[in-house]
Amino acid sequence: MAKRSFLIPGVDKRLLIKDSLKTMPDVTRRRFIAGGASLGALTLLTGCDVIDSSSAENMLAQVSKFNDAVQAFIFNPDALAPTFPESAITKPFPFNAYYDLDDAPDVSAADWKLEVRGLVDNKKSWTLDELYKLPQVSQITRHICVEGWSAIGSWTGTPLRDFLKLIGADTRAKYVWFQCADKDGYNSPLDMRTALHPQTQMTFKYAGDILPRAYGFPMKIRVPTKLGFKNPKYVVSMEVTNDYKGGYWEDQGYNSFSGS
Ligand SMILES: Nc1nc2c(c(=O)[nH]1)N[C@H]1C(S)=C(S)[C@@H](COP(=O)(O)O)O[C@H]1N2
Ligand SMILES: [Mo]
Repeated sequence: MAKRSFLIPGVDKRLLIKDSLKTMPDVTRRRFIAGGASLGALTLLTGCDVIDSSSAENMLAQVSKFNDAVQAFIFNPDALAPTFPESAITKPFPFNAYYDLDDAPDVSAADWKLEVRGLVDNKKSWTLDELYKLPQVSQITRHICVEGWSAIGSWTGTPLRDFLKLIGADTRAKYVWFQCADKDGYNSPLDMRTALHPQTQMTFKYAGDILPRAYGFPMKIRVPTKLGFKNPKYVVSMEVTNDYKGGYWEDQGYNSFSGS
């Protein structure tokens, strides 16, 4: 018998995905499968958070109504992720990593520098003070984790595309690859198209305050068009490259395109 997965009480994740696939238009289904066919991706596309069997039913109803907006999002990597009012923010916002909060990197602001490598004109490292001087914008967007939860948060920082322009990055390169300060390493490649997406952000603040340790101090990359694992925290370096260098979860089978 096939293995069942009951991460959410009363909801068989595998069956939910299977049922969703049945109701999807053909081309959407193909794209959805190519993108990893995860519950997270369904959450991203339907806007429904599955926490019990009735919200699972609701998600299925949404999939059967898949409309032009969903089509646009699934086929257009430049489509914008939905934004929300302040009243929708999830409090407290969850912490998540492959370890407990006590083991999260405790980065010293004075010693930290963002290293820039690869296909860029200017490979200078950036101190936090220098980065804080760059123009910043805010977004209230939904973070969706493949493990089956989502939460809405408020993030402030510099659009990554502005920074890439500033350092003279070769935007014809395929990836921007991020490395993090986690004790056993964490990294993730981002396709250039998504790196240049207007909502992709070098994030320095959460809810208007300096990014707390839990959420990636001093800098995380916020990518609201991708699943949570493609939002690296505690970033220490970025490399503009044509080589696919893999990533922490990508190497364990999660689709690198995960998201849109
Ligand atoms: N450096 C680092 N970044 C990471 C992770 C991690 O373990 N280490 N986990 C990822 C996953 S799976 C999720 S869901 C989000 C969680 O972010 P949060 O703690 O701000 O909710 O961070 C992502 N970025
Ligand atoms: Mo996640």
